[in-house]
Parts: sequence; C-alpha cells; structure tokens
Amino acid sequence: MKKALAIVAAGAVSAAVAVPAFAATKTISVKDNLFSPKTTTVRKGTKVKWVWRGNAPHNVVVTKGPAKFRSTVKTSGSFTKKVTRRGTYTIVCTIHNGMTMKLRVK
Ligand SMILES: [Cu+2]
Repeated sequence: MKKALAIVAAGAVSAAVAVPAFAATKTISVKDNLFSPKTTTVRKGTKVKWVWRGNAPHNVVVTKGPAKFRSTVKTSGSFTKKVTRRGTYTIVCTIHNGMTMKLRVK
C-alpha cells in the first residue's frame, strides 16, 4: 500500500512539472517607460503576458512581425497573447517614443 501511494505521488509530481512544457506563459513587465525584459525568446505556442507595473498609460503594439496584434492603452492589469507564428516581432508602446522590445518566437 505504501509503495502504491509513492508511485501515485511521483506521478502527480511529474505531471505538475510537465504542464509548463505545453502551456508555458512568459511574463513581460510594462514599466515607466520600458518593457522588461527588452528582448525575449519563446517557443511557438507560448502565452506571452504583458503586466502593467508602472503608473503611466502604455500599450503593446506590434509594428513589424509575422502577426500583428495590439492591446488597448492601460495603466494596470495585463494583456495576454498566444504566439503561434515563428519570427521576430518588433513591439512598441505608441505613446512613448523609444519604448520598444523584440520578441522572438522559435
Ligand atoms: Cu508607454
């Protein structure tokens, strides 16, 4: 009985560890006035989550890349996009000149 419980427990642990492999989320901070990190590489299928952590209003806008998407202008909360196309995305905040980042999807 003890042995069976140990096997079940081991199975539960490996299942918990395996989850991020196919449902990974990458978090990027939206600050005043920069994205952090500024360059990120993720696998295709990753959910990229931008989290507003500053006080000023910002948005997340793809200006160049294999897919275009944009968030609304916000001061808090988050914006999540599942990236399904490989390539390099140039992302900016259209309010702040020079607030830019690169997202590579491989
Ligand atoms: Cu901004």
